[in-house]
Amino acid sequence: MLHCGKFHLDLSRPLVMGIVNVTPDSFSDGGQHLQRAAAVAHAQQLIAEGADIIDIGGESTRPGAQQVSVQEELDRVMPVIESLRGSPVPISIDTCKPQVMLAAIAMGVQMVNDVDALQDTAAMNAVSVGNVAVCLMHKRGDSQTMQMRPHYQDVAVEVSEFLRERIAAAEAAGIGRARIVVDPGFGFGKTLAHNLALLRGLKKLAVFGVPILAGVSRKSMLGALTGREVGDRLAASLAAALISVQRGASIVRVHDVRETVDALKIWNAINEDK
Ligand code: 9MG
Repeated sequence: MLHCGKFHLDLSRPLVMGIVNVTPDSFSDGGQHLQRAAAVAHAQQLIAEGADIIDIGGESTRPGAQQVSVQEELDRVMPVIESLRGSPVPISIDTCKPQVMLAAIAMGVQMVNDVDALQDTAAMNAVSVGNVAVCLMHKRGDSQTMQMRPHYQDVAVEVSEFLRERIAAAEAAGIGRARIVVDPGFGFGKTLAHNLALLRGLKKLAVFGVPILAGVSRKSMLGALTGREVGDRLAASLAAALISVQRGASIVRVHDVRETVDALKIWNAINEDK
């Protein structure tokens, strides 16, 4: 079970986290009000399609993306979170900023997705007192530097050591294991070879006894392998999601919820009959 605020998520089958980006480039209309309405409608559509968790983000984490101020991020995400209060599935806030975490938790989100793995003490405190779940993700560098020739002696060992240390830090701050999810951070300061090594060895992260989240949907590693543009990576994303689940992921973070839910229905049918 993953304890997400008032929700206790059953992990006996893989869960789908649907991505809702509230960034100017994610909804073409531009204006604040329309952007909010489009983001809320998108979240509701993903819930109808079978998403188990909705992850809302107001700052792009893509390599090279510009950082936004706390106020700008709050202006983007808070109206959307407010509109989704009472959602039948947990709402996750995708942010590294403690101020955004605190505001989102006060508004009722049940999970924090922090690509900085709560390395900021204020972020750690916000999650600790908030009784919400947290995703601790590995990344090397920041959005400006992370793809500048990342180097590891052994990527699987180094990612694993980092996550072990972050779990220990979270537990020391009062965040119980039932609230923790770990994520190797595909594409965050990793080459294609690093990403493939991590996916091959994903099962090794299961030693921590906390659920593994994998985010590979539409990522450039899939573009590198298929030669497809970002809008044309559905088949590759589904294959990667299934492989992640087969190698131990309990949660997949995806754009294409409907198709991923269908693909996992086949996986579930085979695995329930063992
Ligand atoms: C915000 N974000 C983008 N990619 C991600 C991934 O792979 N994992 C998590 N947890 N968050 C991500």
